[in-house]
Amino acid sequence: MQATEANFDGLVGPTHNYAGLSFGNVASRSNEKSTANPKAAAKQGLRKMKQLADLGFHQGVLPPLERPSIKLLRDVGFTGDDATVVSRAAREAPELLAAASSASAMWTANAATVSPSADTADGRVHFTPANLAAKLHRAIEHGETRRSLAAIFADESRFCIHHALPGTPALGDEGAANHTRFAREYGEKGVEFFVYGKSEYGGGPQPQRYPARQTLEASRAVARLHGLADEATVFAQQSPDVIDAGVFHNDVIAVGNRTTLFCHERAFVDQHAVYDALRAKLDAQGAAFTALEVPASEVSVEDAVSSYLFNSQLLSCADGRQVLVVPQECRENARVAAYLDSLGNRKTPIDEVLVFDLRESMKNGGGPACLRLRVVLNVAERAAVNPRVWMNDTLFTQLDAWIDRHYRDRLAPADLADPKLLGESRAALDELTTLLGLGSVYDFQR
Ligand code: SUG
Repeated sequence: MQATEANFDGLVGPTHNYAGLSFGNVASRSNEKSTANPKAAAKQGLRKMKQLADLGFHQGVLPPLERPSIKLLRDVGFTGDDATVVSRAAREAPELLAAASSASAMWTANAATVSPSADTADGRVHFTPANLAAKLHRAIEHGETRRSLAAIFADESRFCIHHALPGTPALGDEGAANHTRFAREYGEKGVEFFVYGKSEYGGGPQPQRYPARQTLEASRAVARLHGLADEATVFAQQSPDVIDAGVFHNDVIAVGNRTTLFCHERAFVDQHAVYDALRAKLDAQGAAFTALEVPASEVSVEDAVSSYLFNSQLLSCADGRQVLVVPQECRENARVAAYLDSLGNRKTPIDEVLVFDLRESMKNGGGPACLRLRVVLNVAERAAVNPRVWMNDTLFTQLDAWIDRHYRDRLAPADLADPKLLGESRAALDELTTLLGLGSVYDFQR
């Protein structure tokens, strides 16, 4: 079998909560301080993985990170044993404890940018963990993420895992959420599409209300690290207006797969020039580009942000049909539902729509596409992946029972002060490393 796209979803961690940490992400801010259900969150994500695996897609699991991060709390000066560190932070700097406790690594679209071996100069699959420099709770992810990736994609003759770019605003990098790869067939040379929010040194328009998290300079650096040829890359700027409307990552307004780009008409600066550039570079590779653009008259940017229509997964089935995986919020918005219903009567590259309940993650601004990292793998590369992370009946049953054993069904902001949460979380992760065959990836295991 030829190359396929595998999706690696982040397993929601035991400290999933709503702390309002992401200014510019409307859902995160509007659900601040509500009570989360980590058990339900983990099960919602797990069910998506299982159902997609059952449909024949290659589906992998990425582990949560150790949270609360005692390392962060020690780095900012809290001392004593681990329980004391947590209780001091809870008393003196609850906002830092919240950042240290976020389960945000579940959104693995931000774990890294991935370039398939067909595109890279050295013929390896390249990963650059995202520095996520825009937000403290996310900027502490990349070191641990890199370790997890190295435990799963360990064969250095096939996989190259870079270090994150320096974590500074000029090089803000949010990973695959701002990156899409187009190709006629997954295993053929493709065109990698990098979308940035602003240029640090190049001038140009910038959002006024909310931060642009990704810079052009970061996108170019990742392309260079991965050894991508000029004819295989397109760089485009996200419309600053949509960032100001809550589109904090491009995957909130656009998704691509193979030769299709599904996006809102307001997604990019100079949108038609973006299509032309993609079309020209794909043409040169014998692939016919299609943009399926949704007009604001049918779905407004606000509808897109509240429903996450474009934070969908566009997946190719073995028979070539494309399915769109959307969150159930799309059915609850009348205009978005009408748009999706109309797909059957129009000639579009989307053949079927699958709806998932991902409510717990959605309340923090994370839809189906945020929860997954796409990794195109050929047969030999797929065989080199740590086999224990592939979703199947056995792993599903094990993880479902593991969630039941370890997860709370209620986590309010005040519960982050509970020093028992650390022990519970570590016990869960310790067992998980055995289930997934990861070895001792966590600091507390070393
Ligand atoms: O970085 N939310 C995440 C959501 C990430 C979504 N990912 C993609 N679009 N690919 C973020 O803003 C909220 C956490 C809190 O408020 O508790 C948060 O981090």
